[in-house]
Amino acid sequence: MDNKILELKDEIEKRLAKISDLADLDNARISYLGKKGSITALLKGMKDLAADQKKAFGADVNQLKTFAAERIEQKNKELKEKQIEMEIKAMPKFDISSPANLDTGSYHPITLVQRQCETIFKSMGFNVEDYAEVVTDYECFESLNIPKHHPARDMQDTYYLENGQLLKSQTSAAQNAILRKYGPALINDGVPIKAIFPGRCFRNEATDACHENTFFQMEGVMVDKDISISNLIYFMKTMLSEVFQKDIKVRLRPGFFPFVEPGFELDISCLICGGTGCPSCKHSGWLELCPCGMIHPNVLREGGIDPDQYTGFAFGLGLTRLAMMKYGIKDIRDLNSGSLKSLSQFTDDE
Ligand code: FA5
Repeated sequence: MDNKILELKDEIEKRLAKISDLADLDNARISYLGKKGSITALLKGMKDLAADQKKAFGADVNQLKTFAAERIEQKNKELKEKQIEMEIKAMPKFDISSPANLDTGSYHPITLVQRQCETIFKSMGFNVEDYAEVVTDYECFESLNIPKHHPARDMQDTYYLENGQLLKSQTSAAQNAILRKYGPALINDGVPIKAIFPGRCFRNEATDACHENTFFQMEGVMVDKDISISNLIYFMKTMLSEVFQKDIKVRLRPGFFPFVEPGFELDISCLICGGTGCPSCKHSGWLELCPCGMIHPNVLREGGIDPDQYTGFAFGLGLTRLAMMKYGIKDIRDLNSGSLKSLSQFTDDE
């Protein structure tokens, strides 16, 4: 290869190695490959060569031209990548494209009371369980001592699905599964069953200020040796005083539910009207909040627990109504309204 070509190749290598910005690289490209560039000049000079030298020289210069073009392209890519890296490093560490005054949202009042109740019951040793919204007839009724065609089914106008399953009309639907899950630890190791299971319930209700067709309950069960109504009342009182942080007037009256015996209705004095009567409490001054009772022996037996050895209580707290009372929401329908203006004003700290 001609010396001039070898020297030029060497020069190109050395010059490109030193270049650190795109403008210098472009100057180098022009100086070798431009119209007046040194490689172009070599090609032009070929016309003065003897015929026998032209072929070999031409091939060598073209090889040099390809070499220069490739190296310049490679360097160009490297410099651009470096430039992007530097720009990324120099960028502020937050997303400048996100809107200012970002509204981070808020928890729904029902979520707030649900979490509060979970915290209270967890602190008293209860496990928190989740359960399906679509359940079987066995789970929602039969395992709860409500056989087919029992009139107690009329108390809950239930949505049945075409496949025979149904939308859970009460969180009690999880009772059997909970007894079966925790029963072995009770029987074998003497660990009491203590669980709560909040969930959404569905009933074909005519809605009014205190009834919705979709609402939340929180079920609770405790089973051990010698559990009595006193234990039930203690846990109900503790829960209410913790949620409201003040004394609340309550009343306990007999209530019928086939899965408890005896059964009670636990009502609280309406906090919207102070007990004088309003649409939120159907003008009675009292709001049905938390039916409860001692678990019926048939239900314990169906859950694999011997009712001669163990007793327990269960309650079905109306979480949606609890949220109404806690936050002074007069109409239950506001809670499903999707109105951010009314729903976003509540916080954990209240
Ligand atoms: C039951 O659902 C029983 N499973 C509760 C129970 C559990 C009793 C364990 C005994 C032992 P009831 O249908 O009364 O009971 O509903 C319980 C609570 O859910 C009511 O007191 C009320 O606070 C709430 N609730 C019931 N229906 C609605 C509704 N349509 N809208 C809003 N809240 C409701």
